[in-house]
Amino acid sequence: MRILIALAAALTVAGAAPAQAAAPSALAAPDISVTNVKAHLTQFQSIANANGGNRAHGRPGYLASVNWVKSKLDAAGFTTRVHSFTYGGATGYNLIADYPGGDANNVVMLGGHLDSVPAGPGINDNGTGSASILEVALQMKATGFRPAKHVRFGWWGAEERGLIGSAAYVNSLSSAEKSKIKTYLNFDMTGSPNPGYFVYDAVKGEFPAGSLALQQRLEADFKARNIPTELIDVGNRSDHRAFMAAGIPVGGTFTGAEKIKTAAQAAKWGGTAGQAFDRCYHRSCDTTSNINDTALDRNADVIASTLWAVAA
Ligand code: DTR
Ligand code: ZN
Ligand code: ZN
Repeated sequence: MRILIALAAALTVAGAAPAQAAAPSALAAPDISVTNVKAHLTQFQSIANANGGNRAHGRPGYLASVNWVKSKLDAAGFTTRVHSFTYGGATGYNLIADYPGGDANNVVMLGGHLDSVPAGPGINDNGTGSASILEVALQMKATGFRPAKHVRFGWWGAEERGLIGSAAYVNSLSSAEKSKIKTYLNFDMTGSPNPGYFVYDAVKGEFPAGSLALQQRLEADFKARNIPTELIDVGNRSDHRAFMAAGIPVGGTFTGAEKIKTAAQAAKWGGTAGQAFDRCYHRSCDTTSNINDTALDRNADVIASTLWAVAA
């Protein structure tokens, strides 16, 4: 060890000061641990098992899901609040979590619905999106990420009843609060067992200005991982709709539901042609066994890399 110190001293004396470290590049997003994401899915499964087999709006398993996600975020230092609403004679709940810091007038929001259908535990639909954004949120804290923009997360209630919770949230905002949200990224089904890799089509979806850049960002992050993608016209089929209707730029990813994977898609992505992307969509078999780990992992990594890029 002494020799090294002497050598360093000699270099300094000789004016050959050690080269200055290169300026740090933009903070690289962390690789999201699929083990951690799956641990959250196991928790959702346990909650469903303990509450009649589901996590549906108006059922005990849904509020138990909200309380568990909230406990994880509170422990990590997020500012959380439960936003309640009523639908179908039952109280529904959205969980909103703000990461401290960043420009409050420039909010980047990520979301996914936390409810299942009554038929089952909803692990792919939408435990996957909920667990993935939860892990990304936890990794913001764990890595000490300090984004220039303010980052907010939403876990929506009663999506399966008609996108009710996300609409209730957006409608609860003043126009000033809405105008501060510059981006909404939606993640609903990101681990389908026979997966496709879809990015929301901003043009066909007639999304607000600014959405195309989000689509291209998501596409680029998949491309950087050598994962081919297809654009999908998601229509009004998930929680991006309320944000889109408010004129907020939106984007998202999706691994497929009841539709059938074609031979060309199987050649591109693997899996089984002629079979649904998720044969257990809205069924009791949508359990922790109904997940493709690679798709879950890849989407979680893209969620993180897109957040780090958009919120910087
Ligand atoms: N409506 C969602 C599933 C779903 C079906 N098509 C798309 C496209 C994009 C996102 C989600 C979906 C649900 O059942 O929760
Ligand atoms: Zn669904
Ligand atoms: Zn869903």
